[in-house]
Amino acid sequence: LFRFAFDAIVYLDDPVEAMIARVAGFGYEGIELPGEPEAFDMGEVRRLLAKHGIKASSICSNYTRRRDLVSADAQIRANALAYVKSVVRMASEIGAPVVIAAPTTWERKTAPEAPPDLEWEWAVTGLTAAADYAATLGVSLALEPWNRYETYFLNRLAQALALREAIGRPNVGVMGDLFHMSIEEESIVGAIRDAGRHLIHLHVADSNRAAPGRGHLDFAPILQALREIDYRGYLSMELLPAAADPFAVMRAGGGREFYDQYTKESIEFIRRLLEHKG
Ligand code: LER
Ligand code: MN
Repeated sequence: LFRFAFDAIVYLDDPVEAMIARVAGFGYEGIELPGEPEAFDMGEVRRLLAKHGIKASSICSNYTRRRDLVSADAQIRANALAYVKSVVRMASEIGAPVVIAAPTTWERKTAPEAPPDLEWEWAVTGLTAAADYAATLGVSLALEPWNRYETYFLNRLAQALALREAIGRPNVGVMGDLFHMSIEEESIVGAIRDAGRHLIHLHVADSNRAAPGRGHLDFAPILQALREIDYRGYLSMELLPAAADPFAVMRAGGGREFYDQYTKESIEFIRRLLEHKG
């Protein structure tokens, strides 16, 4: 019923074939790749995906201080739009149906630079232009809320739904990330139900962002809610070390369990739950 993907952002400096081979080897249908078009040779990625028999599920955009859709600096907003378009091209070249295009700002930017109404307008303008471009290439944009310690811009699915509505394009949907949701949502299951057919992608992790089964999230009702809304997107595992800067942990050589061990455990755990449910 559900298709599984694994977000390769945690495989820090792995060569692309190692990422793809690992994810395919543990039975995933898809792989999510970081939105760094310069870091990949798209022909090579296409060839490796075919060789290992998996698909590109999605691309995760990576905004920075130089590319931020809601910056007060018009040049930085323009850089961000050009960047999102380049990620959309990457997606179309490797056959990924979804680009994660929000919360539109870099990680851990926790305060706005301009009045909130104005930032909202910039986000709508930028994402609408990105969506119209993405539509010409058959790509959808997903709006992802993050927890309050990583962004001020979108924290809950209701806000992402309002932004989607303001953009008003059929190829824009929302997504959840169970780690962020367990911090911010009144009810994870309720938020999934309210998103309904607009939920086009999902990041899956346990409460502590480790492999499902290693925290205190109750996955059975979440899977049930996804069934109820007839969820058709991927369950994309996005796991990161338990630190304010998880990538610093990885760069220092930590988080080795996030490679083979957690990649294997995550899909096994969710598949086991689904089997027991029948
Ligand atoms: C990105 O999908 C996300 O959820 C961030 O918290 C991780 O960098
Ligand atoms: Mn996420």
